[in-house]
Amino acid sequence: MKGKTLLAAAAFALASATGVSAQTLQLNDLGYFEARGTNVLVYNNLYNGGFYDEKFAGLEIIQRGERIATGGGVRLMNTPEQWDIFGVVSPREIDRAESSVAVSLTYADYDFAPRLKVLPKDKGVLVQIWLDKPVPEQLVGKAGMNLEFFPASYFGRNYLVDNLARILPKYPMHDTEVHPVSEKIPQYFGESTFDDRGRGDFLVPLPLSTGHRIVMAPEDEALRVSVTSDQEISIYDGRHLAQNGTFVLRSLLPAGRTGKVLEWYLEPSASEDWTRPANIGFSQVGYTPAQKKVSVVELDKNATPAATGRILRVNPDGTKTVVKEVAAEVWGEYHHRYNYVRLDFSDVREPGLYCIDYQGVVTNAFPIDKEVYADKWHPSMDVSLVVNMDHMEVNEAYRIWHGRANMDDALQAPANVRLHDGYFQGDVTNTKYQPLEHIPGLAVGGWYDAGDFDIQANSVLNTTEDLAYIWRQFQPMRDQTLIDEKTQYADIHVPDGIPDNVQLILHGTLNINAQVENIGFVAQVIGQPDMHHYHHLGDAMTLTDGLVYDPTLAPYEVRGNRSGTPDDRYVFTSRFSAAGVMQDIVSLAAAYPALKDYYPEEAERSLRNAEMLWDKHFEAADPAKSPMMGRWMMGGGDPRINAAIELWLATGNQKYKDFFLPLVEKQLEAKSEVRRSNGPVQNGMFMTEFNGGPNLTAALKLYPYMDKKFQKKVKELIPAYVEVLTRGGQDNPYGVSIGGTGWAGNASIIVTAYNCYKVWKLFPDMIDPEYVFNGLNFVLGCHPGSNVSFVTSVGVNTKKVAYGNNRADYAVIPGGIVPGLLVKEDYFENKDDYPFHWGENECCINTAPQYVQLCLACDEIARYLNK
Ligand SMILES: [Ca+2]
Ligand SMILES: [Ca+2]
Ligand SMILES: [Ca+2]
Repeated sequence: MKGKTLLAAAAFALASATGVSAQTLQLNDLGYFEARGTNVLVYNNLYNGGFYDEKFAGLEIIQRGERIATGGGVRLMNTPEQWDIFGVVSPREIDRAESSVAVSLTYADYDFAPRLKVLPKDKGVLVQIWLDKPVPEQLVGKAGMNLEFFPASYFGRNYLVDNLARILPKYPMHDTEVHPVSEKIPQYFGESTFDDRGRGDFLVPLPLSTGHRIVMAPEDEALRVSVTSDQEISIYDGRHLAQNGTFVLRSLLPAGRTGKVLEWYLEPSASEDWTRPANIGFSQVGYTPAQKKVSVVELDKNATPAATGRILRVNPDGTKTVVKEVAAEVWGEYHHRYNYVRLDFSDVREPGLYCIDYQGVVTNAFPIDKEVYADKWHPSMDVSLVVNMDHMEVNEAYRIWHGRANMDDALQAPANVRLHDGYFQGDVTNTKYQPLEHIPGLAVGGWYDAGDFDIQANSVLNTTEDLAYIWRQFQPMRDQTLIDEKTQYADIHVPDGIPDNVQLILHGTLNINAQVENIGFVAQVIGQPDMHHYHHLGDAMTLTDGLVYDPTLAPYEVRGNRSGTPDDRYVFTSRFSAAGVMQDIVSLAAAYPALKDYYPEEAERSLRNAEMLWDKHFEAADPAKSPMMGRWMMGGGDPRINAAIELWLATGNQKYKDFFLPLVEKQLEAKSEVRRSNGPVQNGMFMTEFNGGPNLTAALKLYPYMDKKFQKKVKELIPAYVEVLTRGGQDNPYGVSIGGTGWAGNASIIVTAYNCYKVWKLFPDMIDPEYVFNGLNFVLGCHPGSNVSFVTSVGVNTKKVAYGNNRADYAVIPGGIVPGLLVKEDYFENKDDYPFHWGENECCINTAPQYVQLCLACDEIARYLNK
């Protein structure tokens, strides 16, 4: 938060540095151990429970600004996986007198509650485990103190174990054993991540090395961490079990003892003179000449900000010319860890290639050119939205991204089954199908929701809806993809005569219509039946055998087009609500105008189904009668309003207008209506918040079609609406609302910026169009933490890894938008060498069309400003 001046911050740092303690690490105000260049956190971050072990809790080490170790605490296996149980953490006990932090970690099922205590000593900390009672018999040989290190941080480094030198392996290549599953500590909900083909085994990685002192990366100051103990310490490689596994240092707790049963001396690597290099934020696609250009620089608190920065022009012969000296505007501290300055170089307008030079850092080069936004949406439309297509073979030049997947879709989920993404099938199916009965017609259309392989209702519905809005607003005629739904084949970079935007809308409606006609509504999710299939990585076609499940056959037995292998996806249907069906109507009706010239039959089918659903569910969807449920909350107010608007736009039928108009007019009267959403609703689904301001979503959509009286009323509300859209950016130097403790906020930033465009489009004098650019600039590199572009393959310096379904290859699917910066204790994180943090790096499909919209909007505004 802004407030503390640079001077005060510097004075504080000085006071800490001259403290009286002989120990290097000091317990700071936030309750973690701090020395210059290194931090040891003790459960400052917690397991949030939603997806179990997110590699974001426990004893953690941040060194030279990077979080290199996590998950420190008492665990029950050598290399815990995401679904392995962890102890319930007590509130942290901070003892200022002895400078210690302690927590207890309770495993209630085992009546086991070890206490972890950390306190400074010499150049490091003591990590102690205290027990009131001896380790329970079942946990002897299992309970141990673990600390995990992110493998990619350590690629190309070594370790010492006592006096032996070893290479930290780039790829898991050590030994494992199988043990009888009766010895296994059950995972949460009895999950099993291991397909043992009925052998009754589970997998146990063996130690790479064992000794009394292990030093990680002794040769690298930034990564060096040493752990010493009287008891044996082993190092394991968790990637034998799971690609997101880590290097684990571990000591077993001794049997039969109480009191202090284990002590580690953990010595990270402090540095008295380390200063983090300036992080110069700017848009990695560059800027158009006429727009504002403001770089935000993130500075170490120990750095004295330079008074000026320089804008360098890169000449054809490689030399650089200083074109402008920019005065640094000091913004101050934000989110505790860093200070910020801003460099405004808006008046550099001449097209060319430029770098920013500040505080001894020179950025990569970037263009100033009036075309910079023209093509930045292409990878999302051409690649991301195509590679994530379900039920298709997707080709690109010599490469097949994946084969035709899930051709055995899908089985009616049995009652009371829990799915790994938080879905639950209750005891009512709401369909005519028996549990495990094959529901026909579903092997068509739709997208993988994100880094997994399920079709989530909100993904397929919102992606289709937003693609339809792109067509309505911009009508992009781009055709660079062959999409053949008859043979279920897509070929990237191959034109086929039909705009890709329209074909992608078709791909959405094919799935939505199939669900409506065969299930009755769009199911909450069509997802994997078990954990082994859920954590699948690689070609989606290999996820199932493509043959419909037949329970009369034995597992792995095949007869004709049926098999006894229960791999078919489940359709989760118990969370049906009439209100939820209104979103099905919105997507189908919005698709109609785009489809009707190119695919008239599918257009008519979509409209017919939308009207059928309206007639059937209109009464029950009355908010007075229908419970608040999941996704329709996002519509706010009466869920039928948006459905009626889209049906009216598609048909012109007065009955729809008669329904929505009084309700929308009522919204305009309620000037401070509170429209609520709960932040992340499902994976990456965010909505702009409208707390205490007018909700003009429906009114702005209708504006062009309404009379003067309606328009006047809307216009009166615009200033208050603009205030709502822009106030989230007022507390930080970036001018956008940075949020997201469990799932980062890029999607919300993109939607908010696009809402600013919608205002500008109708009322260009009532909003500064820079708000639109600002959201995109943030996503493309002008943000804390680093200046990488969060859109994969877009910009100069772009994400090297993302949580797509190719994450095991440390790769990206181009055009995906990662969630971005997670907000943790006093830092932001978006790792670019570890693709497995979904909240930072998982590209959700529904963000792709939202990003495309924003790019097209920026391109339109840029053309207006630069003409
Ligand atoms: Ca999912
Ligand atoms: Ca095409
Ligand atoms: Ca199958």
